[in-house]
Amino acid sequence: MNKPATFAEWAKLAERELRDVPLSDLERDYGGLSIKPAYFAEDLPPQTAGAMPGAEPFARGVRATMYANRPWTIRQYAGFSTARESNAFFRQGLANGQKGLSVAFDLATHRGYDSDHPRVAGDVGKAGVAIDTVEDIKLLFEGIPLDRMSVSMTMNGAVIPVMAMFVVAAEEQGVRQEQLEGTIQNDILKEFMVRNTYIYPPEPSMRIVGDVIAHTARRMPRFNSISISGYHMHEAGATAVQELAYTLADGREYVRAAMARGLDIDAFGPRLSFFFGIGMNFFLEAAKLRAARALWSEIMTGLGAKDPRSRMLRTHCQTSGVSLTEQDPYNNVVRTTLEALAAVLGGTQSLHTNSFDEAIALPTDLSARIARNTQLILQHESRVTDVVDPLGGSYYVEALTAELMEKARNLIDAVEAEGGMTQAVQAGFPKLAIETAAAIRQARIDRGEDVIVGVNRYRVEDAAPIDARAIDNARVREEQAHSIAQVRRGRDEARCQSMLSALREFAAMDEGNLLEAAIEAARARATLGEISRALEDVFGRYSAVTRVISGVYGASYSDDPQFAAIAGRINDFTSRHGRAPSILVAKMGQDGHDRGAKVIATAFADLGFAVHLSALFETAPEIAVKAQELGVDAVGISTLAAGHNTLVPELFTALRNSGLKDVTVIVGGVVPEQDHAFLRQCGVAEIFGPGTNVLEAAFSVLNQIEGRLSN
Ligand code: 3CP
Repeated sequence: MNKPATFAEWAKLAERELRDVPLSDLERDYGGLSIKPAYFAEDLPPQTAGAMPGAEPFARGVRATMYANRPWTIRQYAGFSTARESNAFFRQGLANGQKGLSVAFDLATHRGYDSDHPRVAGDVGKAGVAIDTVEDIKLLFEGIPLDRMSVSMTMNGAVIPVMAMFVVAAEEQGVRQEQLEGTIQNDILKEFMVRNTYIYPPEPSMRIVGDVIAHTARRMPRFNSISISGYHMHEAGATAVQELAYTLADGREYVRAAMARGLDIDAFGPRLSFFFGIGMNFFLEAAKLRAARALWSEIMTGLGAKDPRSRMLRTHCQTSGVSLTEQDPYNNVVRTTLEALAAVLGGTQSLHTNSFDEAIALPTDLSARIARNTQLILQHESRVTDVVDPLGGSYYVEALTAELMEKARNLIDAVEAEGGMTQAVQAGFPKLAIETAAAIRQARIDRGEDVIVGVNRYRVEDAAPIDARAIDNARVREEQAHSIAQVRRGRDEARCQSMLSALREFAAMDEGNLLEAAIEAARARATLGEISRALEDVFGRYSAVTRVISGVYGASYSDDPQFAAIAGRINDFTSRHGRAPSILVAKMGQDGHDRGAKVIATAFADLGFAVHLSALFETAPEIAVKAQELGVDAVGISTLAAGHNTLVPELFTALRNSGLKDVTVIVGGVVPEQDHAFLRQCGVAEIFGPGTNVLEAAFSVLNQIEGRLSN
């Protein structure tokens, strides 16, 4: 037998090569999917034969010609500082090959605050562009014709004021709503699950989603009303099956919500769009997109969609931020290239490639150029665009696609059994499932089972720091405050207030379209914060309950000597002091990225620390009060949105004001090398970047605490 045709025949050949190693050693588990070391014709799912690109169920792509006719849109997500500076950055990108825009707003904007609000001092202009008024949006798109450029806006919580101001800015550029092309993220369910930039509670938030879908279906036929996002689940540590299932289940929930308000599914179905994260597991990620399309076609058919365009899952993809490492950062160029290729072979419509320095800071001009050129090289040099769906018919990829579909379908059914995604999100089970997957993954990395080059293997010890873009946050705040004041001075105050009252009434009466009312308010020059506040007056501001999962990290370490060593030291500490060493893991400002904080909290709790997790969106004085009430030994600040240089000094002042001088403060997250000296000067004891081994971090925190107590 020299031509194996089945797995069993091949296994005989393989066992001879493996000698003493069992064949089962070559099997892999991809978060609940079992992967064999080889695939054969017998693995091809029956539905694969005869599958065609551009035809249902669209596993092979939504277009018959795909990139052979038109390549995907190079759409780089960007925005920082002021509208004027972001506009210059956009124009430079467009002049150099980028094809669509994708706006990153700062966290103050996401959470519905104007830049002059005291709660957002550390966030203005940092992780995105600061937007307060229609004038800012006009500046953002100055010289960019909105009837010809498709604009995606990542906005969820403050979707009403942002869409309203976008419509008015376009109008004043001479572009009617009907002509606008683009996408609004408008995906609130995943905010409650993983991303945390919600403002109002789930139910009024779902009404807002519906109002945006209804308005765009009526008035903006070229605009995608939502970008249903798995990306943030991926980034929070979800497995591929979780990302697929929860995203599509969210999609189904939105469709039902829109239908419940009387909309015909085929009136809005063709303008629903999706967004997935693409990680390093190359074939799995390509198969994930194929599976997503086939499942969506199934789901939409089940919901009664007749128009094939309603059953077509069109998606944007972004290469994975969590796969980027702070250590040996040029490796990130290679990672991003592989991820981009997986997205392309998976058939994405639009793509963002990360810059190699994004685990450290905002992209520089150089890193942004390399990221953009990665896509240009794929489009122009690699020839991967010449043939439609080149992975079609691959035994492995087709089998993987089918298995992903089956596993995701089961999980979608489980959500359905809970009463759908709004219920599931309120009960919190998808969030916990994703956090559990993230803790398992972290433990695998810390134990070296998942190799990350430059992090847990092949480390470079003396790498020189790379340049990072710094934002002068105080200057941005000042400029924004000035322009808000100018807009307020120039407006007809009575008209503006009456539009805001009308908006409040619509919200309270549960009728009328909130976006339509907000467009009137934006025309009257109400600010983003004022429009958002009018809705908040009626809906309230949502505050999530934070929970720490336990046992997951510890279970992965049951037989590990290093784990046992630190757990032993904590035990000693506990016997000596009559209590466990305690830490408050805290987030400050509007930074809602809580994966890192959750993973640390879980792992530290499993090691024996007494762990307290702060609520999200706290101010420095609120954290200091909490630290005092709890009497903790340490405060661990998790920072991923660049607010640390403003917020950490504030924390030290607040701690001193509360009489707490002896608390150990550590900072973890994305902290550029050039900020380290400043933070240490403030009094920070340790700084842990991405890729830090959690056990090593626990050792140093314990050393710091013991050092202080013995002084
Ligand atoms: C495409 N077209 C074709 C072909 N391919 N026509 C003929 N032959 C082909 N082969 C047509 C399409 O039908 C369409 O026209 C037009 O070309 C544009 O193509 P598209 O595929 O619709 O592409 P695009 O306009 O770029 O839209 C892509 C989607 C959109 C649909 C995915 O929603 C989008 O751009 N999403 C981006 C979302 C995003 O940027 N998100 C950023 C998140 P018609 O329209 O006339 O049919 S950043 C979050 C980061 C993390 C964080 O949150 O903090």
